[in-house]
Amino acid sequence: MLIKTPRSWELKESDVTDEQAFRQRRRLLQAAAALGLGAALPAHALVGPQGGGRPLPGLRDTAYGKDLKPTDYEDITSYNNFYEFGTGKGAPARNAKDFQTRPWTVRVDGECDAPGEIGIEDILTGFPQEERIYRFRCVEAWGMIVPWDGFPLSRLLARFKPNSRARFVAFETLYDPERMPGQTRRVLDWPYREGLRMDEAMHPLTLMVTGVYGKELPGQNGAPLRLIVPWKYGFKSIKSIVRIRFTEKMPRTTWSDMQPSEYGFYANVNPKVDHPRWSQARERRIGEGLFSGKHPTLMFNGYEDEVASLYKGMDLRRFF
Ligand SMILES: Nc1nc2c(c(=O)[nH]1)N[C@H]1C(S)=C(S)[C@@H](COP(=O)(O)O)O[C@H]1N2
Ligand SMILES: [Mo]
Repeated sequence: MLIKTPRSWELKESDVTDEQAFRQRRRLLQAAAALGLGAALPAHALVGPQGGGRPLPGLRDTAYGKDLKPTDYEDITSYNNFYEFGTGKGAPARNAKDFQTRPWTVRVDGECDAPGEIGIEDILTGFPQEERIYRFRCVEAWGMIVPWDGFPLSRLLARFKPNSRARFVAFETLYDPERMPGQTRRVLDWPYREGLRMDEAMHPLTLMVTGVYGKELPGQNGAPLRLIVPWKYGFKSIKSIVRIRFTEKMPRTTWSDMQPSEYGFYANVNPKVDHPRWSQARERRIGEGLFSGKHPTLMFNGYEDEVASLYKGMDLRRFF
């Protein structure tokens, strides 16, 4: 991300109407009602063409990226974006070295029947971690192949019982300038915020990440808990999460608030839709050296088969 001068700190709710999701949800609810499932089905079972939180069949073998050479641990943990610890790519590694992540609780509330808090220890012991190699691409045209450790976000969300009004999920990073020195400067409207549509959040490829390369997540990569949405640009992958909220309306998100012409709510990796200031058609692979050439960017970051159906009928130039 480049630092931009924010125009205003006001709440700017996107005027993007989410008709596609709304219609799809209504169809599913109607289908469920026709089957007499109605109230018996939890809300999260009704949210996507994949059938909600159920795992995709054969996911382990189809996840794009496992045949690629992973980026070195050293590069993954030293070239970062994490403005809470400074705006340079090397700053987070230096400044998050001693970041204290215990105790740590995540509050989950909003449109759900069982709001509450969950501690990081319960998250680590209560949800089996599944190591997989996922591709990661930043909007600034750099990419990495990262073996993230985590578990599907849908499992965590289900515990708090989202209700039928929950159409989006909003996330917030910790706000604590004493522990996050970058927050003493107003480069962003803290805390960092992100959001997903409910069906995106419930997709089995959307991960709560707690580690990388089989090790606990280092501070600079978003300890102790971050999001990874492998078919979206890096800024959707919010770090050091303390708050999750189910909402009816599309939530504010840090970068689309700040620069709505450049960063949309969806942020799906798409080689055909350029950022206004640079092309997204090719990417530099971190760790390969400056002279190794660029790689073509793949639609949905290589996960087209798994996620394209979520956006069927949407104009991805308009909903970028
Ligand atoms: N809280 C918070 N989360 C954040 C950011 C940030 O500045 N603060 N930067 C985002 C951006 S722009 C990118 S590209 C990725 C970088 O993740 P990485 O450092 O693990 O590669 O984190 C995202 N999550
Ligand atoms: Mo980014």
